[in-house]
Amino acid sequence: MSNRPSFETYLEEVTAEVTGELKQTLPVHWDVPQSLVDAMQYSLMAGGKRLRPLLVVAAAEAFGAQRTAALPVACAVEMVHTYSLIHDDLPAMDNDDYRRGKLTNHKVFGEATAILAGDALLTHAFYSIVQSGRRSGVSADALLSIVEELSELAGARGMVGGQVADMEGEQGMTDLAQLQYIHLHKTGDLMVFSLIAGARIGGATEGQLEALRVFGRDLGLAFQIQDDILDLTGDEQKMGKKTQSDVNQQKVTYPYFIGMDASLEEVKSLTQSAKDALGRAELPDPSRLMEIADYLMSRDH
Ligand code: GRG
Repeated sequence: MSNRPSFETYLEEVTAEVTGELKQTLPVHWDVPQSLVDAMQYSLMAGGKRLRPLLVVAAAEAFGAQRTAALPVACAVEMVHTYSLIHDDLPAMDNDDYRRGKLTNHKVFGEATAILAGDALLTHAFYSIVQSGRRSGVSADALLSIVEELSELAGARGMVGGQVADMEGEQGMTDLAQLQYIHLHKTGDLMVFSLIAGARIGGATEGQLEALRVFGRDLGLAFQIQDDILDLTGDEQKMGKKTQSDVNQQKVTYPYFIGMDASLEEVKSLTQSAKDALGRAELPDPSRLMEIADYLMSRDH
């Protein structure tokens, strides 16, 4: 009988380790105003699926790297993701009261502190990648590429650009290509980053990085279409995830453009093409990444 933990156990283990590491990496022992630390901690510890850290860890482990080498970057991407959620919830953006089933950061700490907590999480992410590099054994060259790719994929050419396109799309979106651009950047780019960062920690070749980029892009798009579907079908309101702006206005989503059945088919076909790309990467052990792809396609929240 195999000793390999089930996927559920793997998921629980990685989530617990990431959450433990996140607690340690926060600047709690520094001379930092307590209100700032509290606000950073509040959103980082508010739950969440820890999907992006999971992708970093699973990609690194697919190459046989130690999990401990991947954890600092895994935490860093969760900090960037958390900052984006805090800012996205602000009155100037989505103006949401709840996130992850709890009051949003600005509802608890006030708008100015929420903005600054987001800023501090973003900058702390880069600090912790560079600082941890000295003890994680990841080469300086790999760390340099990781920092370069995080700056690109979280910034104007990535997630922030996707967010701006989304805001502009609210004035009227006319075609699917526009929605795809938003999904690829706002949602997909941090997933692509997570995979290629994990792969770099594992020592990937250029060809393998390219295949993982395709895997991440297709997976990110499938994830977001699934999110669009769940927005319409799931019991999201009760879970505190659906945004107030979703409630107030008819959101332009994948099902809006191509209908529910075609959207469900698209999730399946993107997941399959993601898995095909992963197959082409010829990783030493792609099994957890394959399981993640199936898990995301079948998730109900
Ligand atoms: C403010 C720069 C800036 C960017 C905001 C992340 C984001 C971009 C907006 C949040 C709204 C949203 C629905 C974004 C699409 C990406 C997405 C599905 C985020 C939620 O990710 P999950 O489901 O969240 O992984 P948890 O809470 O589980 O971590």
